[in-house]
Amino acid sequence: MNNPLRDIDLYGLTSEEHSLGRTNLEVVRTMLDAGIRLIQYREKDKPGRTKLEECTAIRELTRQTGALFLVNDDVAVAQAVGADGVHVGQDDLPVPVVRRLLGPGKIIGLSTHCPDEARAAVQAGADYIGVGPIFATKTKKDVCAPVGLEYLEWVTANLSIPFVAIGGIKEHNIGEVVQRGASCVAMITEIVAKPDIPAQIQALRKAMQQKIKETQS
Ligand code: 3NM
Repeated sequence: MNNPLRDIDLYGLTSEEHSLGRTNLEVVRTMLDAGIRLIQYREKDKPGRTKLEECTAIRELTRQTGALFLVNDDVAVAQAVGADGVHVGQDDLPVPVVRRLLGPGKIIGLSTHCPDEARAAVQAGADYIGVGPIFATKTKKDVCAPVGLEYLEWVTANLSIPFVAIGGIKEHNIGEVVQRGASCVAMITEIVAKPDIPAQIQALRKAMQQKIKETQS
């Protein structure tokens, strides 16, 4: 598969509990209007039926704007709404099983936290990996201690699989992440928990581009 993260700078995720009273649909619409090109639906504790309803609506919005749409963990919901793929964690269904269920044309992402997991993800046929948590985060329950920028540097230097950096990334530290080789960055609270999401997205893009310019000069 071509790099599914090519040309994607900001990777958007949902988290209604952090969205300041706004619904996932409102937040996703705002993110898409502000130019985000990939949305992952991530709601660990909502009932299946609610997930299906929200994902049906998000599929429609992402189709209208030409953005990619991935569903966290729930293969059945992803299939039911015709999502572009699924993102799984280390304890979810294994990548080859998800591949068998989804078929060859869909995107499968896998969260990784160390070089061994990253190598195994490549072996298993993941289309991209999550690299994190780069910094401390309270957003993900049961997440391991931050793996820091060293793991990110290792991935940049040693693997050719597409990757997205995640975990505790903020406007003030996104430059460090870009400097270590990440061209795609995922953030939950630094986007959905901000009152003015379009302004925040613009600020994050500016910080990324500034660092890219600095690194090139
Ligand atoms: N996955 P925030 S860290 C969903 O390391 C997720 O795999 C992680 O939220 C990983 O941007 C994380 O608010 C939470 O820190 C990211």
